[in-house]
Amino acid sequence: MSVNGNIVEDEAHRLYRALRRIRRVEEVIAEIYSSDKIKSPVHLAIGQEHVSVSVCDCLEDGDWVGGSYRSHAMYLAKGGSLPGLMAEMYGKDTGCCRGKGGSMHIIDVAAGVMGSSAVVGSQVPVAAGYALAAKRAGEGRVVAVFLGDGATEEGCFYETLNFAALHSLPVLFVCENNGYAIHEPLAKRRARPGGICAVAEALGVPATRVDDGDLFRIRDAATSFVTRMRQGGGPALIEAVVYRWREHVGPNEDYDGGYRPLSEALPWMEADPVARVGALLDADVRRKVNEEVEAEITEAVRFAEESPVPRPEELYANVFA
Ligand SMILES: Cc1ncc(C[n+]2csc(CCOP(=O)(O)OP(=O)(O)O)c2C)c(N)n1
Ligand SMILES: [Mg+2]
Repeated sequence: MSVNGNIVEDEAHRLYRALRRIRRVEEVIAEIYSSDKIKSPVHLAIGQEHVSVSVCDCLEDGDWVGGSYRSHAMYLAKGGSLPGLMAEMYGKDTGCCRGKGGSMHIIDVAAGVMGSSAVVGSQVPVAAGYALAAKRAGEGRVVAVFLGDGATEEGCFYETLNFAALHSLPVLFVCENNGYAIHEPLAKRRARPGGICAVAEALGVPATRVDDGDLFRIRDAATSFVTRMRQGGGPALIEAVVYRWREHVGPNEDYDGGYRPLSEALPWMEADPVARVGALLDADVRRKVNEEVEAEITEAVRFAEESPVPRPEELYANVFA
């Protein structure tokens, strides 16, 4: 049944579940945070979840994703284990990195989550390496790498786009442009704040900007780029303009911090993609999804709380240098 132009009901159902699940996982993480049970810093993607959900909706099991320290959404959207994420937040032995990575370093190899990194931009060249391996394997696999607007100012971003274009690598660069690198707005960092796509194009990487937070427009762009890559086409970049609702790091809001007003956030909150996609469903269907999501999260928190911490003799295991 068509509920919104091309969007059919089971699609809306699938996308809403993914969005709602990520939103609630991060809200629950924020609620737990004040208890000090979560030892890791947390960079929440609340308000930006739809970018990961839309891009990962075009990916398949054998594809890879990588991202920054703000990667809970990417990890969950690609199918990373929720109990594994929650236990990792608690530093437990059952965490996706055995409690050694925390929120900023999350990996699920079985789900195609190659990892996330706290070093701004460092995931970008690593993704190109995965894409080179994927190209050589010749199985039509692609890599999507998520990065912030600040990461586009790192030297490795330019080097990687040039290399990826030159070698026609199947890598989709997904820039989540939330307008800030910590507290510094784009206009104070770039002579041409709107120039991220132009930079990519100049390096030989086709680029599309989606400036209104529309999940379906992002997904359409990702679908056409990924389809082309599977057939041997080279890299592409999507710049998704988004807004970060919470503080840069930590569970709170920071509109009294002096660097951005709440009035700037309100239009984004009114256009909340989670609510917009949810509105495509019948109220009863939406309620059922919400209940299932809450039950899954409650179980993941229980798992994390009851899991053991790593044994002291594990301290140097898997440490390579
Ligand atoms: C190489 C490097 N330089 C500086 C930092 C400090 N730092 C951490 S987050 C951040 C801002 C990055 O902003 P952006 O890429 O836009 O991502 P967002 O936090 O907005 O998602 C900076 C400068 C770092 N972690 N790594
Ligand atoms: Mg940013």
